[in-house]
Amino acid sequence: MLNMLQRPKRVAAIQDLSGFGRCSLTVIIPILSSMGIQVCPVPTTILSTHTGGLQTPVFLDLTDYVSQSLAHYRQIGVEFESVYTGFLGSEGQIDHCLAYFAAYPDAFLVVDPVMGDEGKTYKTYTPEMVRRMAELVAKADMITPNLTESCILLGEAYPASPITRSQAKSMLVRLSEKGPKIVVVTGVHFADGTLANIGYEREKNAFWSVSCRYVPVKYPGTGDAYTSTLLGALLGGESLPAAMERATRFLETAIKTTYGYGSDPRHGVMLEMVLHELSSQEPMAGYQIL
Ligand code: PXL
Repeated sequence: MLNMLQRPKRVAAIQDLSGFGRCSLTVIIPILSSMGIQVCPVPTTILSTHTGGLQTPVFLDLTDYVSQSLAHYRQIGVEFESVYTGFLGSEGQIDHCLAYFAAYPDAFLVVDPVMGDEGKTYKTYTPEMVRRMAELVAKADMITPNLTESCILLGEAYPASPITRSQAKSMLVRLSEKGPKIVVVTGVHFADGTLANIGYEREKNAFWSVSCRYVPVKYPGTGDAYTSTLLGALLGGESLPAAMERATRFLETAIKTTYGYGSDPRHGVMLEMVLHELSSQEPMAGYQIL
């Protein structure tokens, strides 16, 4: 009782701040805060928009700020229960993320290895950055790549057709062999026609699957929204399959609500309309065993 944490759990989110387009910190802060988690943003870059098709954003690099913020937090003794990284703008930023990880070895280290989507690597990710991202992945407790990023990390071609359950399990295990004890891969199309987010816990040798409805539009920032909801649920003490289900259901609501309005997909999901759903913590038990 005496060593109870007498404050909300705290996450250092080493991520960019993109003013328009609903991704990274503008998604991560409201989601985790709604789930009762304190977010301490460590902005890596300030951009006017994300890099997904809204012409060339104004770009302010804050790489040096990342290490300086770490030095300050160490000086004043700030503790974090989790350190969470996502989209990164330079190799220097990866070095500083590694320094944060080394400074907080007991924290739950989460790497969303944002590098690409739909079989393509984002233009801003050089081969050297892809290689350095693997170093970050090796230190993580949990990674949340999409299928494209999983293939990049494994050095494999993006599958031309849907995959089987045994291929999916093998992918999860091989990603976990790179370091992280929890692997969650989003957006997996199965040969039986289902779309699912799948997960693996190495210590339990447990495989999970949560199916999701297909909506024929891609919105930026949905990976950030998924990983932050997943992280919020895990820090709240939920099991991995329940946390995956919570994140999947929330994203489904956000995507379908937005799709109904027919808004420009580049503007992201209408988070403001659905955020309140995260404050209710109904038990989740609709996941499946993969
Ligand atoms: O959602 C990932 C992301 C984060 N930040 C920036 C991005 C993207 C994806 O394109 O461009 C700046």
